[in-house]
Amino acid sequence: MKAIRSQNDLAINGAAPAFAEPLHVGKPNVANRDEFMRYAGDILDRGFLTNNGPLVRELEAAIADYHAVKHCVAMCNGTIALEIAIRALGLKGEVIVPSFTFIATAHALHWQEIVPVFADIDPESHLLDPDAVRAMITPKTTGIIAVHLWGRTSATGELMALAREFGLKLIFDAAHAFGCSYQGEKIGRFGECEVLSFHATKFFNTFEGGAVLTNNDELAEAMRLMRNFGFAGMDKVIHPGTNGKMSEISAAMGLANLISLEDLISHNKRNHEIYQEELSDLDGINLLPYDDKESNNYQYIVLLVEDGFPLSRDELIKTLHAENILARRYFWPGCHKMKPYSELYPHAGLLLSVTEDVADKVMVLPTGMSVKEEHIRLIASVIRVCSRTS
Ligand code: T4K
Repeated sequence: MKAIRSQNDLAINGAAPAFAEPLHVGKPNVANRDEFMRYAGDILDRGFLTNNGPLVRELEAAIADYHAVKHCVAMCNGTIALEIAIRALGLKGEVIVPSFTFIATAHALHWQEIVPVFADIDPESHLLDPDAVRAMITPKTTGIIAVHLWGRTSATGELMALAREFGLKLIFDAAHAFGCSYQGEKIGRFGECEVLSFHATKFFNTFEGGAVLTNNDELAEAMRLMRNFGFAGMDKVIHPGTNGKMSEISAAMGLANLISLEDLISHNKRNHEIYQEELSDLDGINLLPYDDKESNNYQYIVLLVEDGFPLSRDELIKTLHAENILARRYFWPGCHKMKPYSELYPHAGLLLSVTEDVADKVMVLPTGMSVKEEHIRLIASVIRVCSRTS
């Protein structure tokens, strides 16, 4: 690593990059390699590789316990988990979602011939704005999918009240919110259900994976059937279904990662604090805070590059990439501007001014186990030099 002191030291001006190797957003956290290898050996010895094996059941119990919820139904990924939850709840017609989210939230609906109706977000929290949701409700609306974006929990109480008032089903896409809380209570029990992703790039990963958390016994039972083709025993199919099963090797990764969960949270929290220390005095750069009264996993370092900064968000990303700092602009440009939605609903943006504004300013910086204090100080020094660009 080299120190960056001035504009002349930037790779974009011909100097060597700050980092010899690329520093990624989303580099997987692999905390317990030996434990994982031990689990992998046990799987091979047992010869039981998938279909609701012992490790999947152990992982489900541990995750349900961690979130203080009755059921954790493990799945092969977060998208299939969303699709199965949507189907098990009988959603149809129109469902209200944010556009400022990963495309899977909208696709999980469209894939099942349900219309995703995009509602705007709150400019401070980046989360679905309950007033905007209310304005989008029509006689065809059957549900709401709110996203706990960045691991910061949605306006859960207000959305639950709205869902009750209009008789709608409420799902939380909690792909980013493993272990996070709303008003002091861990996610998992709010709405009809909450859907986690354990993708490699997530705070808690099982290579690929996901789960639905719920206190609803019937819903959990329906989803267990649906993830296994509707089988209720040998040769006995009682429900339409698909293949949403998690494999044993994924569960092994999850169990190994659970051991170090608290260390990972502390590490991410410390990283967030160092970014805050380093960047707080820069005009036009705002680091999205986490509410320390809640449980957080601090997995995203989200910067808003505002008008007071001399470079645009995209110029700053270009400069960081030249230094091998692979910052990302999640979830630009918003689902409504991607196909098929941009063609199906070309005017959706008229009611999404906050989404479009936020999507143009947000960038995400590297964190996680592989990112150390000295990395952050150097990343910050690049941003500081950029802040002096005239
Ligand atoms: N709902 C929400 C709100 C979500 O954010 C997501 C997923 C879902 C639902 C659906 O859950 P899943 O079906 O995915 O379980 C990633 C993930 O693919 C996706 O899971 C995630 N959200 C989304 C926010 O981010 P990309 O576009 O960032 O992936 P990619 O391949 O560009 O990887 C990012 C960086 O991570 C790369 O620069 C390299 C690094 N990386 C990645 C992988 C896969 C590694 O170092 N190792 C790896 O194995 O989508």
